[in-house]
Amino acid sequence: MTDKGWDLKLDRIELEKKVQQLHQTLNQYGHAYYVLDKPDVPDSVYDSMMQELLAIEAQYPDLILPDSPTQRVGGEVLSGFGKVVHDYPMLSLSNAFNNEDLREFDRRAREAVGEQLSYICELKIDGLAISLRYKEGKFVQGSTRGDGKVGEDITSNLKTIRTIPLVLKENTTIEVRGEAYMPKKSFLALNLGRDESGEEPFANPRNAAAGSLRQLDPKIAASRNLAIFIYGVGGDGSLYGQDSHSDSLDHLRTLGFETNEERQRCATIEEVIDYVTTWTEKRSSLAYEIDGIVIKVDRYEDQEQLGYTAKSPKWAIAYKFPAEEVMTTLVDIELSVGRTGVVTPTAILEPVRVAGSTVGRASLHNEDLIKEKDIRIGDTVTIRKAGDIIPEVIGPVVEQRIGIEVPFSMPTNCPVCDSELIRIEGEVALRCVNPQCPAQMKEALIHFVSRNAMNIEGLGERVVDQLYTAGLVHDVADLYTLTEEQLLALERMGKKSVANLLNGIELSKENSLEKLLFGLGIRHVGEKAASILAEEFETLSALMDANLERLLTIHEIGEKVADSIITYFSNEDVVNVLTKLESYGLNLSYKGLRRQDTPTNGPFVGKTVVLTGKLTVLNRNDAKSEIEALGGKVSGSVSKKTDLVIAGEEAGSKLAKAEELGIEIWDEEMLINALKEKE
Ligand code: 1X8
Repeated sequence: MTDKGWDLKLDRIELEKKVQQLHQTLNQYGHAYYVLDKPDVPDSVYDSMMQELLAIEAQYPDLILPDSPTQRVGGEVLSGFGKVVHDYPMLSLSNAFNNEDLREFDRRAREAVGEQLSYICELKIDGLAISLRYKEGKFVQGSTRGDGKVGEDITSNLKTIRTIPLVLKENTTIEVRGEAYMPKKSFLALNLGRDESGEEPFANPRNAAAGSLRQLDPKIAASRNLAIFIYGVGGDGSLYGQDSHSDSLDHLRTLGFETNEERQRCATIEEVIDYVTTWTEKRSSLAYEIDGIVIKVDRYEDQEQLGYTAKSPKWAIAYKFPAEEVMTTLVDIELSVGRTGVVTPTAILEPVRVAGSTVGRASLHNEDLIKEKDIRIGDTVTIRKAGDIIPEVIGPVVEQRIGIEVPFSMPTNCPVCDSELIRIEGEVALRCVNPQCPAQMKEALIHFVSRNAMNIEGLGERVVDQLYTAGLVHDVADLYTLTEEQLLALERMGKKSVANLLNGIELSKENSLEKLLFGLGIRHVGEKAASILAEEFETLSALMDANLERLLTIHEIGEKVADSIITYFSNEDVVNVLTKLESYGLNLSYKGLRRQDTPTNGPFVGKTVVLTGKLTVLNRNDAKSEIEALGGKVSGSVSKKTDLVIAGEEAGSKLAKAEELGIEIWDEEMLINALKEKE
């Protein structure tokens, strides 16, 4: 070093050598500091070396190598994430929820491999599954789990995680798996900062970690203090000469990875249960969140004997800690009327934090359930999130009653149209059967235009509401009479969105019959039944002419569905609407499309989704991670690339833009239904 700063007047060869040296030393110091927690040198030494390397790289950008320790601070902003096909699929684990499940797992394992078997118990880190590829000792690519087969390339973000070695201690080519997470302390600090700057806090460390790694600007991930535990290799450790999972973990540690050191070998399932019990009690003392315990058969030979199911290894199981339950006050019970007239009660709660987010509403399912559990307005109730996402009331805390609680009874009349509610035999739900009920009519319209039904672009819930309120549309046939003039008179409807909408309506006339059949909302006729019927009868009139016996000849159509179809088409109003649809030029025949035109893994696969407005039941971050877990990409802004907008209450400009662009729009209930279907 000279007094003018670092001496950069070395020749090229010397420079390259210098850079290499700096890499090696900085990587070694970094490992000692971040992974081993035992610094070799004072911070100042590390810092000044890093400055030296940065200075060289600033002057000679061609010397910035992908594995330079400077890359930890986050390089260029990306325009998107590439896809990574995993060499070995990233499987999920089957779950155990109690000791009996664990004993059952043990019985099967022993049956298959015999008594010599032993287990390794490890903490189940509540983070994000990650795969890291190393080529000849150098970190070359890191990715998310994705759908297990294909993940997203988040290499730049992962490089910012200090506990991911950029260079290994050996020149190995290896793929390792682990869980990226945010330590509790970092999470609390991050949320404090977000609160102060008016940003929405993250619901939990897992969401914060996932959110950080999904940023296109690696500087954000670099600022988030993430960490990783490596818990295995792609394929298994036998590829690298190990005989057991525990040996492989030791090997991973010698290569420079951070492995979790709380693991324990257990010879019997009772020892496993002891480990589970211990950590159920001790989990809050950890610096990071865990959501369960992973139990693996140790020896690879034994693992091989046990093999795999389509989804998960048979030699491992994840014990999941029970969902967090909290108490709060049931302030009121609100009623809503759905498309089929079913009146559903929703609990209005004193807002309370549970499983990382604030909950103010929860599903109560139906009246019977409220009666059965004797839930009263004013009660203290326990709640939890089913599947960690959908809030539900478990029951009242009877001991806390003070005598002012009011038993709930369903009204005798529809809260929207006031006609008498009916309980259909054999069903628990109460229904408004008034076909003119505004709530139902609106819901029916929304269903008719939705993507899986008539798929009318530009028609979301908000526009349906406007059309209905303005008296322009009462039944689905009225949609096909709308004029430019009528639409332009509506609020927030510009020339472009009107043209879009009219175009969408026009296009929908060409849909194959099954889309219409599903869209009509005939009870018990879902998408699948609609396809079967369309294929079988080919035209609407043939279906309408079919009697009960004929319908029952179709293998997949049972009595309930057949009855419902007969009842539906014997309604004069229905026939009138269908006649009108025909006169407006709708196609009423089957076009020979395949039943399921896009085989997918879930409702959001490959879709870009935008969440906007206030969600009242779900927590926004939860909703986001669920959508992502189901293969969707959640984006912050609406553009032509957006496939779906989920609009909560008081949604504003994003919703308007989505409508303008003719993007499909869902409300919160539709989202909940889609998530439930997936469970
Ligand atoms: C998931 C996780 C595993 C481990 C720890 N945390 C997790 N979240 C572990 O094996 N120690 S394994 C795993 C999986 O295979 N899906």
